[in-house]
Amino acid sequence: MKWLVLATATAAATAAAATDPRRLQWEDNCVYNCPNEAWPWIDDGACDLECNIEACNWDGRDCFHDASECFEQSNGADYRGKVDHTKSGRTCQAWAEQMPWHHTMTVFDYPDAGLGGHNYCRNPTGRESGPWCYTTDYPDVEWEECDVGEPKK
Ligand SMILES: [Ca+2]
Repeated sequence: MKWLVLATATAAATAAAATDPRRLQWEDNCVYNCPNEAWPWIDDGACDLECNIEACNWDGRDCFHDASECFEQSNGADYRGKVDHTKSGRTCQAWAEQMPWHHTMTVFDYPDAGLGGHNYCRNPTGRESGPWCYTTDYPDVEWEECDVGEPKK
Protein backbone atom coordinates (compact mmCIF):
# COMPACT_ATOMS: atom_id res chain seq x y z
CA MET A 1 0.00 0.00 0.00
CA LYS A 2 2.85 2.35 0.74
CA TRP A 3 4.14 1.83 -2.78
CA LEU A 4 0.85 2.97 -4.23
CA VAL A 5 0.91 6.16 -2.18
CA LEU A 6 4.47 6.89 -3.26
CA ALA A 7 3.66 6.29 -6.92
CA THR A 8 0.66 8.61 -6.73
CA ALA A 9 2.70 11.37 -5.13
CA THR A 10 5.39 11.05 -7.80
CA ALA A 11 2.83 11.22 -10.60
CA ALA A 12 1.34 14.35 -9.07
CA ALA A 13 4.77 15.97 -8.86
CA THR A 14 5.43 15.14 -12.51
CA ALA A 15 2.11 16.65 -13.59
CA ALA A 16 2.85 19.82 -11.63
CA ALA A 17 6.23 20.16 -13.33
CA ALA A 18 4.62 19.75 -16.74
CA THR A 19 2.45 22.82 -16.25
CA ASP A 20 5.56 24.71 -15.09
CA PRO A 21 4.21 27.08 -12.45
CA ARG A 22 7.41 29.11 -12.76
CA ARG A 23 6.52 29.93 -16.36
CA LEU A 24 3.04 31.02 -15.30
CA GLN A 25 4.56 33.28 -12.68
CA TRP A 26 6.95 34.76 -15.23
CA GLU A 27 4.13 35.43 -17.65
CA ASP A 28 2.25 37.29 -14.94
CA ASN A 29 5.32 39.39 -14.19
CA CYS A 30 5.96 40.12 -17.82
CA VAL A 31 2.39 40.95 -18.77
CA TYR A 32 2.29 43.25 -15.80
CA ASN A 33 5.51 44.93 -16.80
CA CYS A 34 5.20 44.98 -20.59
CA PRO A 35 3.13 48.17 -20.89
CA ASN A 36 5.83 50.02 -19.01
CA GLU A 37 8.11 51.39 -21.71
CA ALA A 38 10.78 52.05 -19.16
CA TRP A 39 10.95 48.36 -18.37
CA PRO A 40 14.55 47.52 -19.11
CA TRP A 41 14.33 43.86 -20.10
CA ILE A 42 12.83 44.00 -23.58
CA ASP A 43 15.34 44.79 -26.34
CA ASP A 44 18.20 44.95 -23.83
CA GLY A 45 20.31 42.53 -25.88
CA ALA A 46 19.78 39.56 -23.55
CA CYS A 47 17.19 36.90 -24.31
CA ASP A 48 15.17 36.67 -21.13
CA LEU A 49 13.28 33.42 -20.77
CA GLU A 50 10.45 35.09 -18.88
CA CYS A 51 9.95 37.62 -21.69
CA ASN A 52 10.17 35.16 -24.57
CA ILE A 53 6.40 34.91 -24.93
CA GLU A 54 3.95 36.52 -27.31
CA ALA A 55 2.51 38.81 -24.62
CA CYS A 56 5.98 40.35 -24.29
CA ASN A 57 6.57 40.52 -28.04
CA TRP A 58 9.08 37.67 -27.70
CA ASP A 59 11.45 39.96 -25.80
CA GLY A 60 11.71 42.28 -28.77
CA ARG A 61 14.73 41.35 -30.86
CA ASP A 62 16.54 39.69 -27.97
CA CYS A 63 15.36 36.11 -28.49
CA PHE A 64 16.00 35.86 -32.24
CA HIS A 65 12.28 35.67 -32.99
CA ASP A 66 12.70 37.15 -36.48
CA ALA A 67 16.26 35.97 -36.98
CA SER A 68 17.60 34.77 -40.31
CA GLU A 69 18.57 31.13 -40.79
CA CYS A 70 21.68 32.26 -42.69
CA PHE A 71 25.13 31.85 -41.25
CA GLU A 72 28.65 31.91 -42.67
CA GLN A 73 31.06 30.00 -40.47
CA SER A 74 31.63 26.36 -41.37
CA ASN A 75 31.01 25.24 -37.79
CA GLY A 76 27.86 27.34 -37.47
CA ALA A 77 29.20 29.27 -34.48
CA ASP A 78 27.48 32.33 -35.95
CA TYR A 79 24.16 30.54 -36.46
CA ARG A 80 21.38 32.60 -34.84
CA GLY A 81 18.40 30.90 -36.45
CA LYS A 82 15.43 29.13 -34.94
CA VAL A 83 15.91 25.40 -35.37
CA ASP A 84 14.79 24.10 -31.98
CA HIS A 85 15.17 20.35 -32.36
CA THR A 86 18.02 17.97 -32.96
CA LYS A 87 18.73 16.05 -36.14
CA SER A 88 16.85 13.06 -34.71
CA GLY A 89 13.84 15.23 -33.88
CA ARG A 90 14.38 15.67 -30.15
CA THR A 91 13.14 18.97 -28.70
CA CYS A 92 15.90 21.24 -27.40
CA GLN A 93 16.16 22.40 -23.81
CA ALA A 94 16.29 26.18 -23.36
CA TRP A 95 19.84 27.34 -22.69
CA ALA A 96 18.69 29.44 -19.74
CA GLU A 97 17.13 26.37 -18.13
CA GLN A 98 19.04 23.98 -15.92
CA MET A 99 16.36 21.33 -16.29
CA PRO A 100 16.26 18.57 -17.26
CA TRP A 101 20.01 18.79 -17.89
CA HIS A 102 22.28 20.80 -15.64
CA HIS A 103 24.97 22.49 -17.72
CA THR A 104 27.49 25.33 -17.96
CA MET A 105 26.54 26.79 -21.35
CA THR A 106 25.31 30.03 -19.86
CA VAL A 107 25.23 33.60 -21.15
CA PHE A 108 27.59 34.45 -18.32
CA ASP A 109 30.25 32.04 -19.56
CA TYR A 110 29.53 32.47 -23.29
CA PRO A 111 28.20 36.02 -23.64
CA ASP A 112 28.63 36.23 -27.41
CA ALA A 113 27.22 32.84 -28.38
CA GLY A 114 23.56 33.73 -28.81
CA LEU A 115 22.45 31.72 -25.79
CA GLY A 116 19.75 32.67 -23.28
CA GLY A 117 16.06 32.12 -22.74
CA HIS A 118 15.33 30.14 -25.89
CA ASN A 119 15.92 26.61 -27.11
CA TYR A 120 17.41 27.25 -30.54
CA CYS A 121 20.48 25.30 -31.61
CA ARG A 122 23.78 27.04 -31.05
CA ASN A 123 27.48 26.27 -31.04
CA PRO A 124 28.92 28.19 -28.07
CA THR A 125 32.20 26.28 -27.97
CA GLY A 126 32.76 26.13 -31.72
CA ARG A 127 32.42 22.38 -32.09
CA GLU A 128 33.41 21.18 -35.53
CA SER A 129 30.19 19.18 -35.79
CA GLY A 130 28.14 22.38 -35.73
CA PRO A 131 25.21 23.76 -33.74
CA TRP A 132 23.63 21.50 -31.14
CA CYS A 133 21.49 21.65 -28.06
CA TYR A 134 20.73 19.91 -24.83
CA THR A 135 17.65 17.79 -25.41
CA THR A 136 14.53 17.38 -23.32
CA ASP A 137 14.92 13.61 -23.68
CA TYR A 138 15.96 13.00 -20.09
CA PRO A 139 17.69 10.83 -18.97
CA ASP A 140 18.56 9.25 -22.32
CA VAL A 141 20.14 11.89 -24.57
CA GLU A 142 21.92 14.87 -22.99
CA TRP A 143 22.74 16.68 -26.20
CA GLU A 144 22.75 16.19 -29.93
CA GLU A 145 23.68 18.06 -33.08
CA CYS A 146 21.05 19.91 -35.11
CA ASP A 147 20.54 20.14 -38.83
CA VAL A 148 20.64 23.87 -39.49
CA GLY A 149 21.55 23.65 -43.16
CA GLU A 150 24.74 24.74 -44.87
CA PRO A 151 26.68 27.96 -44.35
CA LYS A 152 26.45 30.60 -47.06
CA LYS A 153 28.67 33.56 -47.68
CA1 LIG B 1 15.78 40.96 -23.01
